[in-house]
This record gives sequence, structure tokens and C-alpha cells, in this order.
Amino acid sequence: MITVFTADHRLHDSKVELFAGKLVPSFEKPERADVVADRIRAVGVGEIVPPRDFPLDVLARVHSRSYLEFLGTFWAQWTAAGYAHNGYPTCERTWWMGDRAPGCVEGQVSRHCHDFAAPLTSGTWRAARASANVALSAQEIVRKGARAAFGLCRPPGHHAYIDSCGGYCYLNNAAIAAQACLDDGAARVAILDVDFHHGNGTQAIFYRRSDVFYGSVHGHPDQCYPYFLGYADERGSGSGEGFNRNYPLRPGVDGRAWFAALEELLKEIRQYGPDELIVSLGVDAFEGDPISRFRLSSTDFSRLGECLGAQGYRTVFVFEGGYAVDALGTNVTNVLEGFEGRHS
Ligand code: Q9C
Ligand code: ZN
Repeated sequence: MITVFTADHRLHDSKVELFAGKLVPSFEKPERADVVADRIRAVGVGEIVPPRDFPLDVLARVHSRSYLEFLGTFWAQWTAAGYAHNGYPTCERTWWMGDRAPGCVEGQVSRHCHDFAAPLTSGTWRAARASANVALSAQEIVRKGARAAFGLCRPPGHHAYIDSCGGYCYLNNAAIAAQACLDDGAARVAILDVDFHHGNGTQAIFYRRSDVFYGSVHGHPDQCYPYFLGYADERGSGSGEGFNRNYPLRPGVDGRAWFAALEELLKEIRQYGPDELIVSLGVDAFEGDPISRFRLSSTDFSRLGECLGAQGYRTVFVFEGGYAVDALGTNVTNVLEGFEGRHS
């Protein structure tokens, strides 16, 4: 399987993140993508190719022009205002506060960040743009005939909304790839999100649409980030009714419960009958993950790959979360090798 990857992801390096009220070394760090690329080379999963550049218009099929403009101009505005550290929101925008577009950079950050887990740095825009190019290039490889491809994206994407960043995510890579797939002629695309966290951004982007099915297995939002979306009764609305499916599971579950939920979700995807499958491939459901609370083993990730390979769809894998750096390479390659019916 071809992997798309670029070292440009390193341009985003927030160094610290806010965790339980403290600034701690970032869990979402450049090393994450580098160890996965190293492991792909060591195992010989397949060729690693660089992404090609896609125009801004392709991103604007999912994100608002004003949000893209904000991300693209943020660092220049931030430094012009005299700041040198990471950008964080200073005010929360909730619906009863109105929906104005502030002119000052502090106001814009508050307008476009929905939590405190997506610090904005000097290189965030360039890295996020490269990450979207990685997902789009992987999608293009599959569209041109490959059975599958892996977009080794960083920063991740599934918590990013149409016009806001959060949860380490700035551009929604899986959503951008799904939209590109439709624009290339597909009628229906399914996104399967196996990251430990619910992909609230992806769900929100497609909630009212029938051309993209979104399904996720994740930590119950009653106890797990992102808290406000991911409940089982969220099934889509309007013409999107029936095309959103959530399987929240309690913290602590192991492979048994997790695969039981996955099998149910795969049945629903089969009924939907997508032209292509996009997998939001987070591996933070791993038992050793430092910020997540499921108990999947490295062997379970091989099984996940086999399971997905058996579905028969053209498949684009898009990397999302996973923070147990020592096991990250193995867990990701186990999925990819399992998909191709190989065991490492
Ligand atoms: N104590 C992804 O895996 N931090 N994002 C939550 C809870 C944010 C995860 C802190 C986690 C974001 C792509
Ligand atoms: Zn996650």
C-alpha cells in the first residue's frame, strides 16, 4: 500500500498543551508522524510518496473562506500585535453572545477555536495545509485505481469544524478527502472513524447530508472528550437522517466490546453501499495510550485491518490520533498489513 507523507508536518510544533490546568509537553507532537513513517519503511508496507499541492478552492469545499483566511494570516497578525507564544482563545463564542466577526486577532482566535486543545503556532497553517494535501493525494491515488492508500496526516483533522479548530485539529482531512471523492464523481462516501475520540467536526460537517455517511466507535461523551457530541441518538437530520451513526462505549472496554460495535457499524455501512470508504485511523483506542481509555491490543489492530480489508471497498486511510509513541508505528502498520492480508 502506498503511503503519502511529508516532513512539512514538523512545521506545527506547539511544544506545550494545557492538560488538567497545567502546561505539559504536547502529546500531539512531530515525533508521532515520524515514528509511523519509520515503521512503514522498516516493515516494507510499500512506497512512501510526497503529496501534491491542491488549490485553496478544494479546502473551501468543506471550510469557510473566512476561516481559511484566518488560518493563513494568523501568525502575521499575532506577531504584529506583539505576541510570540502560541495562540489560544481568550473568550468563548456561544450562540447567545451573537455571531460578529471581530477585527482584532485575539477576537478572531476566539471566533475560530472551539476549545483549548488546538494551539496556533507560526507553522500551523503550513503544516495543516500539507496535512490536507496528504489526505487529498491519498484519495487521488485510490480514485485513479489503487485499492487503498494511507495518508499519514499530521496534524489530525476529525475535530475541525467548517470554521473552527479544536482537539489538535485545524483542517478536517477526512472530510476534505470525502468531498474531493464526491467531486471526482462518486455518489456516496462512507467515513468510518475508529479514533478513541468522537469525530465531532466530521459529524457536524455532514450531519444534514445523505451523500456522506459518518459512523464512529468512541469513548462515551458523558465521560470522554469532546463531551457534547457522539451520543447514539444522533442519527443525522433533514436529508441526512439515518446517515450518521454513533457507538459510544464506556471507558475501559477491550477488543470484545469494541469489535462487536464495529461489526454493527460495518453492517450499516454495507447497507449504505458507499463507492469508497474513508477510515479516520486514530490508534488511540490502544491500551497503552496516555490520554485515552480503551484497552485494544496491538494484535487487535491487525484484526481491525483484516476486518476492513474483508469489506472489499476502495479505502483511503487518514491518520488521526494515537499518542503512545513507542507502539504507534506497530499499531498503524498492523492495520495496514492486516488490510492487505499480511502479518508482521
Ligand atoms: N482530559 C485526537 O485524538 N484533550 N484529538 C482532551 C481531556 C484533547 C484528541 C483532554 C484530546 C484531543 C485527534
Ligand atoms: Zn483521538
